[in-house]
Amino acid sequence: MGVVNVTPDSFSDGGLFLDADAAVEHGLRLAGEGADILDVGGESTRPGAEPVSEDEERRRVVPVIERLATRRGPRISIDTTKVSVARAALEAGATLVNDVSAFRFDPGMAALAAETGAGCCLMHMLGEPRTMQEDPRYDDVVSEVKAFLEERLAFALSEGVDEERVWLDPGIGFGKTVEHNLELLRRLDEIVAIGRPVVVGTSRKSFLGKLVGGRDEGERLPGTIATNVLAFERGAIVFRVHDVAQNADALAVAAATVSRDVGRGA
Ligand code: PMM
Repeated sequence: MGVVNVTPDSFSDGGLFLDADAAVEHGLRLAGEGADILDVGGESTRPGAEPVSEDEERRRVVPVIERLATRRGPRISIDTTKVSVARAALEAGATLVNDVSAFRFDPGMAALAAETGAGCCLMHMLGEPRTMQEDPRYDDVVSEVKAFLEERLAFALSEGVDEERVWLDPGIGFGKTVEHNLELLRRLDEIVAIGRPVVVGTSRKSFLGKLVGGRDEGERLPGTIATNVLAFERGAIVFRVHDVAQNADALAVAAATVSRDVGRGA
């Protein structure tokens, strides 16, 4: 799953247009590098990020999705917590809703997924992006994340979502310390045991920089690959990454080594 973030400078319409072009170009490049899915997002979920209005978020993502969604290209996923943005994205050609709130911020999202038959990725986050990194605490991070995902899966099914269309994600970096992230990766098999496909998003995240003495975002690819290979070995099948070519190569080698397919288009 290649990341296509559309977060243009909102002060200028000209900038918006240029950034939509740049986002499409970037998406096409990631598709050429072997992404099976392009995850398009118009609102930053970084720690401390301020929310974006629905209109603005729709304005950012819809033109990009319209141009990236082609029959022969990768599936398009919409990274949003808002039902109106998800609906517009699905109408524009997306087929997967990646909701980092796992249908908590906008419960109508479950009904939308049920009605449209879209796939959905339900992710664990402690609280909300603005405050999630303020002293996160768990008694046992893995069992708490697992219980949360099971509860959210049950909610989705109770709203009529087809179980076969649900993916789960432990939410690396979303209300977690370095140690919490490592524990989740170490014991990822416990999340895989829920029985739905598991997505992991470690790409370029800050804990990878901290573990090697403080590397900037652009220098975290080796750490990203290390975590993805270990997550693959523990049963994850979708890897949300910024650097598709390098991660795809690493995962192809890992898959060949353990004789398991990378799970194309899972
Ligand atoms: N991480 C980010 C955004 N969306 N979605 C899922 N399912 N899993 C993630 O780990 C995830 C996500 C934040 O990363 P970015 O700011 O680099 O896009």
